[in-house]
Amino acid sequence: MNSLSPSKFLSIPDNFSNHGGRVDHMIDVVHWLMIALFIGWTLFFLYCLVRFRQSANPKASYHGVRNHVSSHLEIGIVILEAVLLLGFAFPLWKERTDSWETVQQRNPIRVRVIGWQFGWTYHYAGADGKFGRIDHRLKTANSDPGIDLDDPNALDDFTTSVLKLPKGRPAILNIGSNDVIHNYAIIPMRIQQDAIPGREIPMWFTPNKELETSVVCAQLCGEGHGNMAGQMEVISEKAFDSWFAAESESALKRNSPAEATAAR
Ligand SMILES: [Cu+2]
Repeated sequence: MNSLSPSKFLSIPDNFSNHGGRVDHMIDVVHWLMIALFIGWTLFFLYCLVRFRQSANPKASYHGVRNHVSSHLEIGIVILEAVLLLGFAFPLWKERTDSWETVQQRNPIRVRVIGWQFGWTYHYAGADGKFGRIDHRLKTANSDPGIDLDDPNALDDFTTSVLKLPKGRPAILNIGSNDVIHNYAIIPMRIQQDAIPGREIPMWFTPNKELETSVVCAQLCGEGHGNMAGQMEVISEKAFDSWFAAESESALKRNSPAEATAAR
């Protein structure tokens, strides 16, 4: 039965996030509904071709339908769809996804994601868990997040060009852009978000298997748009913690004023 699901025979890559199975289920339901509608409307179309063929209706009807059945039907459909949307779709979606409040309580890893023409830069807060101040005047390149090293919180911050996340821990990615509108999309995680200059918009998910995959830009953003595929790795929590600690420590060494003075 599973291989009969539209989300499978449409060749969507396997899911690697906690919530992704529910997205696939929704894709399945929507596609089965569309298939049913397609068959229904095709049959109706064929019926009309036969029923209103010229040979059986030599004289045109100049008044058409005289009753109000169709307007009543349309009003009924509007009401039905409003009930479906407000009564079922919104509450179901709320229940099925982790809310912003619950994800805060589950030790999330936070990463700033900066889109630029044409690539992605990741900014980690380092061991102190606090992102340094951002000053856009400090940027030396379009890919530069502009971290202000005068802020003590910034000293252990580090940036990468590959997104690394621990398995089984919620990830909150703050999506932003240094230039135009991009869209940060991780298909195996079933999540994406527009990257809008001047804003940081959080998106969150929990990777539940280790993998190496690519992220893509899903918003046509210029001539290099097609090259905006980046790399992403989900690794064990242990491997992540040691990588994170090492990166944070070397950033601290590089940036701390004492070291800098000693080197002079
Ligand atoms: Cu882009």
